[in-house]
Amino acid sequence: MSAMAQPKTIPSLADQVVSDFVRDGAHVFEQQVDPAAAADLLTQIRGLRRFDETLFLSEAEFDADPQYTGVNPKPGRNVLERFEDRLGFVEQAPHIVEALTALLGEGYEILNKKVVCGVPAKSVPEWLRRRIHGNPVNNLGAYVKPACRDVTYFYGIDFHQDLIDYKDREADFLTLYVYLHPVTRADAPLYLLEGSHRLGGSVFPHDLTRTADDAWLYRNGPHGEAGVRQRILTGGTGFAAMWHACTLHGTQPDAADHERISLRYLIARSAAKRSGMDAVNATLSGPLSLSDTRKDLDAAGAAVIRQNTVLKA
Ligand SMILES: O=C(O)CCC(=O)C(=O)O
Repeated sequence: MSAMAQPKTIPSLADQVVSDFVRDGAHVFEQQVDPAAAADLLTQIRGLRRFDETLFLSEAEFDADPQYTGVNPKPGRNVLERFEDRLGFVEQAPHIVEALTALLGEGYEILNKKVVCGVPAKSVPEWLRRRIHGNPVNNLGAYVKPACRDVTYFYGIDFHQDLIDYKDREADFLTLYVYLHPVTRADAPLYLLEGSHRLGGSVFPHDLTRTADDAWLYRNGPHGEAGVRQRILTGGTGFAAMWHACTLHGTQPDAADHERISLRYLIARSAAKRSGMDAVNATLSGPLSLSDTRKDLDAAGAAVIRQNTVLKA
């Protein structure tokens, strides 16, 4: 056989995932997770409550005792705890397991899993929209009734790294994100900045200048700058993607007339094992961990910086 006729070798999913993480800091799965199981879980979740204005405290109730921290799902208050036996379509899907094992090694650990809801404008009370306008992180947990804090609610979140919640922890984990219904441009899709992980950990909010419709110049102080491409993750039921803890991503407020509901997992490498993530992290030019991850909040956790870059995307 002549050299020209050599058949092309198709990389395994494991190799593809590691090379995508090295280049882009993310991998978008071609194969969705079981759409029927995703739709079924969605029906169960939607059956629990209305995802509308009834989620929220009144302004007077909120002002009587503002709580900005401890308002996300936690053990004992996490809607997914009641659906543990329905999550195999994600957690045991062979292609998901293969990809996670390639990056994190055998015995990887789920650090956190939860339902994330993008709340549409029509469901956010007017007083609240007024108060949060322009904030970079519109996690609405502070404003929802305590009994509903078993889900995380967003009205958009500016470009950030998931390292933001892990001071002093090495970026040894990734985020796996699954859509439970079709997500279009109007349904608060994730905006990923491909290649942004290469500058390592960076304090929020980030230094981003738009250079084209789908491109940004990203600077991380002494750790350099990079031109990064914006990818908007639209997809059908069961769409799955994962990204590095230093990959910038965000969402705009949900512009549809209904909520967007997804699953979000944080999954870490097993201790003391080398894995694809070592190869990825060896290519980063910036820090792998940060002692301070953000400077947008006051001591109580209220926003003091009002700027939001993803709104300009
Ligand atoms: O689901 C969203 O709207 C934002 C999710 C996200 O970026 C996160 O949880 O880190």
